[in-house]
Amino acid sequence: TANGTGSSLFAGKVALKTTQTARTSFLLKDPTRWNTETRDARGQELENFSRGKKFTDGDNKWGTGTTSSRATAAVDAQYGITKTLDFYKKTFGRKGIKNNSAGARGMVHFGNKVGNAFWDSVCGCMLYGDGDGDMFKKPLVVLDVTGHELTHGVVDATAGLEPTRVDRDGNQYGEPGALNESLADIFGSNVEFATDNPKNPPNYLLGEKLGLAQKFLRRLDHPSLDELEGTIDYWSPAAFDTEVHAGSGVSSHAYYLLAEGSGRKTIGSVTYDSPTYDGSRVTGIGRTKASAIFYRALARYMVSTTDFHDARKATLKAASDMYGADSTEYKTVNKAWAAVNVTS
Ligand code: ASN
Ligand code: ZN
Repeated sequence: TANGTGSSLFAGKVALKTTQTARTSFLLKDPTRWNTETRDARGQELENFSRGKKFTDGDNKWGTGTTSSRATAAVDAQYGITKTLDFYKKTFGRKGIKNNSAGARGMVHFGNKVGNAFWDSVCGCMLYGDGDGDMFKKPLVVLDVTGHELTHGVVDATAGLEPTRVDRDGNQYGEPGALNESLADIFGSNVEFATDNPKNPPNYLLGEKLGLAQKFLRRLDHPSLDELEGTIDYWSPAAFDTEVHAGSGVSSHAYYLLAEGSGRKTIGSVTYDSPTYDGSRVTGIGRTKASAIFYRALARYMVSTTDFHDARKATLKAASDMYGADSTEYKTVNKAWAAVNVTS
């Protein structure tokens, strides 16, 4: 194990644990985190990790802080992946994405002008595009995106939530898939809160560092402020067949209300104003308890077909296990779901 440093695109200067292979040769592979490694897909749509090109360096100082160096995006990716693994381990005792003490793997410079990032469950890899040069100008290697995508890996390894329908363009629909997107946003936001980095202040916004005109991709406090995907605030029968990112707002909003409560609130540099369906007021129980309840519900009670009403029951069971059915925590879970129009 060697102590390297990286000059990232989005997170400033960061510490990286690397592997020393010779006196002046280092590999971007972290032996302290189950050999989590990032490689270069070299512009191909490679999904075979072993065919990616390894990143090596002579002085263990990686990247330049700009896209002029191919290693810079890899610094952000490796940093984000290791911070996400640290979050799951410290917070929930989870040993890697599959909880089997295997490292996660990153592939940067994936494809040509790809404005997206993906978790590939076959490869067990994170695939990062460099941006489409249009809506997404930069590589999609920001911390909350990594937390989002790796959480899809955790969901695959636990509940296995599946969309109910996929159209011919690959768009996914339905509540279980929307719940999957929501959990990815919830824990993606939690990864930021767990990572102490002044260049990446934590918040309930997703993708706020991607340079989008609306200043975020999605947000948990008031999902419908997202005009790009038309994310919804409340459940209605139409949620049954919404596109999964749009539908994610229902449970993301319930989670925010559970953690922080309704109404206006400034946390760090962001002011939130979270509405409720029925005009009710909700007092939050804090992010630590709210995320523990959602994690336990995911790991123990959700299955591939869990919809929003089932998710309510799963989180109520988790809250009852942890705090008791008479607790404020349990009652607040109930109120938070009612406030997004999910009752019984
Ligand atoms: N970034 C998208 C998502 O995680 C990519 C995908 O997997 N559909 O929702
Ligand atoms: Zn997603």
